[in-house]
Order: sequence, then C-alpha cells, then structure tokens
Amino acid sequence: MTDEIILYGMSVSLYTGKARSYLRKQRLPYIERPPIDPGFQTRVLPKLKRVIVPVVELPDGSLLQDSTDIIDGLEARLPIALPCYPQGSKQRVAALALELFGDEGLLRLAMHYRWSYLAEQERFIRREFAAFMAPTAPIDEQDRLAALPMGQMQTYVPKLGITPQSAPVIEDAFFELLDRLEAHFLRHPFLFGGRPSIGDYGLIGPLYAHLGRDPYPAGILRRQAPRTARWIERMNAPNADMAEYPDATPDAFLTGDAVPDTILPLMNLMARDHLPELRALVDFVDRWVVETGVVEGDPISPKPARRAIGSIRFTYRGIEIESWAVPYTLWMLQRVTDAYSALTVSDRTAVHALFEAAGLADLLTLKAARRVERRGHIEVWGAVT
Ligand SMILES: N[C@@H](CCC(=O)N[C@@H](CS)C(=O)NCC(=O)O)C(=O)O
Repeated sequence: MTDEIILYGMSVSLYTGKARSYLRKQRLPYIERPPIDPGFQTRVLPKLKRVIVPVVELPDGSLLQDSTDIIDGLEARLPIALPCYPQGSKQRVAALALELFGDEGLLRLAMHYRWSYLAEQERFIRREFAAFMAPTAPIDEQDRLAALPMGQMQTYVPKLGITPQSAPVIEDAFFELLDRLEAHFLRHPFLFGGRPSIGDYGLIGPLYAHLGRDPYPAGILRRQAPRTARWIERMNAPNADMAEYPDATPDAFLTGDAVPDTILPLMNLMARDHLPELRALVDFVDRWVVETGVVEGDPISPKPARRAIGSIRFTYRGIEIESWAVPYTLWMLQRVTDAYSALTVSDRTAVHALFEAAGLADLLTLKAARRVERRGHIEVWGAVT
C-alpha cells in the first residue's frame, strides 16, 4: 500500500506523457516511478501480467491502467480541479475525436521520427531507455542494456506501415499537422479555450515524448511551430501558463459551446489521415468476429501483451500501406460514437453539422459489428451492435 498517487511510467513513453500531463494540470500530488521499481514488480505485475506503462496506483491500492482509464478513473474518484470533458456537446464530441486522433492516429508519425532518424539522435534515445533499465549501473553498461527495449520497440516500426515508401508522406502529414496546430495555438492556449480538454490530453501523447522531445523532430517542431512548442510546455505546467493570451479565461472552456474555426482543419486532417484506417479496421473486425465465432466476454487475444489480431491494408495519403489491426482502437472509437448517440436530437444535429463541415461526419456512426470492452485491464469482445 502507499499513501500517495504513484504514476508508473517513463520519460520516453508516449502514453505516460498523456497521464503525467493530466496529473500535473490537475495539480494532483503524485510521485513517478519506473517499471523496474519494486512496487511495480510486486504489486502491479502480478495483477497486470505484462509490463506496460502508464499505470497509476492509488493510495487504496487500486490500479488504473491505460491513459484513458487513468483520466476517467481519476475524474470519477477524486475532486478534480479542471474536469476535461466539456459540458457543451460540440466541444465534447470534437475533443473525444481529437483524443482518438492523438492516441491512435498520430502513433505512426511519432514512431517514424523516433526510429527512422536514430542515427541523428541515438545518444539521446539510448540514454533515455538506459535510465529505465539499470540506473545505478556504469553508463556503458546502461547503454548496452538499452539495446533490449530499443530493439523491441523497433520491431513495431514496419508493423505500423512505416517503410521507405511511406516515409515521405508521413513527413508531409507531420508538417501539415504542425501548420494546423500552430494556426490554432496562435489564438488559443488549449483546443477549446483556457482549459485542457480530453482532446488536448490525446494530442500531448505523441507531441510530448516523441515529436516534441526527441531531438530530431523536436528541432523541426520548435522551428515550424513555436506556439505549439509552448502548448507542449503548458500541458506540463502545474498552472495555467498562458500569459500570451490576455483575452483567454484561465481554467475555463470557451463559453456557449464555441468551437474555434481553427479546430476544423485539425478534424479535417483526421478525416484525411486517420478515417481510412479506422474504416479498414472496422471492416477487418466485422469479418474476423464472424470467421472466429467469438462470443461476448472472450479476450481479444490469448496473451495480455498481444494486442493486434491481424493486419489491415488501406490507402494513406495516396500510398497503400499495411498496418496492424488493434481492437483497442475500436474501444477508443466507441467513446466518440457513444458520446454522439447519447445526445438529444437537436444536439446531435449541431454536432453532425460540425463534423460534416470538417469532412469527418462518418466517424460519428462508424461502428464494428461487435463492441470492444475493457475488463480486468485487458480488452474483451462486447455485445453485438
Ligand atoms: N493505450 C494505452 C497504451 C499503453 C502503451 O502502449 N504503453 C507503451 C509505452 S508508451 C508500452 O508500455 N508498451 C509496451 C509494449 O508494447 O511492449 C494507454 O493509453 O495507456
């Protein structure tokens, strides 16, 4: 047991960046420990049966695993300073869509820039991984041990469709993303005003540890999009940190469910760069559940650490690519479609009009034939939809 909130995570980790940002913005006292910590080994590993971060351990001993479950678990259990789900329907559903885009849709960019430019930034990456292997060993030994997790992560690169053929279009996507983020952050401190939303927490994942901190992409980001670099700092500051925006109200979402014009180009980028992959995943899962005859409650994979059930092909920026099919992504997608279905008819009309204007209306009703749920820290098949 512990009397404080423990965040098990790593500075190199994409999803730890999301959970850490949330804890900091909420001014919640917490302590961060690495997965080699005895607490992780004795209290977390036996329950999770896999090494994964981030994990939050609460003072009552309960564990929250998965950055989204961490955020939702903390919002449900603690008095939270700045709840991240806007009351306004348009802001809320758009924020959930951008969380999905950040968490799942930008992973390819993050992994490309970390591993395809290893020669340009190897000392940094190696030391980052080394710090979590044997931090008290001599540095040569640490650097040597880092090869193990680095090698493991590099095996994911081709599985995400990152190849010499797709690299140029992945880079186009990064520059376009930066232009669109910069246009937004020139005018607003967070996506929907003076308070970070669940969408900001989704985007900070790839934009912190990988794209905003690894030396090669961070250099591009800081040169191309300085206000976006400031947003990354702001997302890690334990106060509003928004002196550049005298007209914005600290800690508040924009009133009247306003969605800034500069959000539409970001949603439109998601329509272009992520929607085709989500459609391919839904088609794959629809076939897969019929072929395998899974029933409600079946784990999606025989081992907790294995999260892909196959691979999908789709067109990404004019190039045919193959990437793994991960049902977890559908769980994230359901957050958007569930939020949309729960709206009143008039709110649904307003949200639909917003998504239509961004070319993203199909996302609101994109559902697989069977739901994905999370139980006991793993994904299981849910009810037929
Ligand atoms: N969707 C999860 C993903 C967690 C995750 O993939 N964590 C990575 C590090 S950023 C990890 O621990 N991977 C271990 C592995 O895949 O072997 C979240 O939001 O927390």
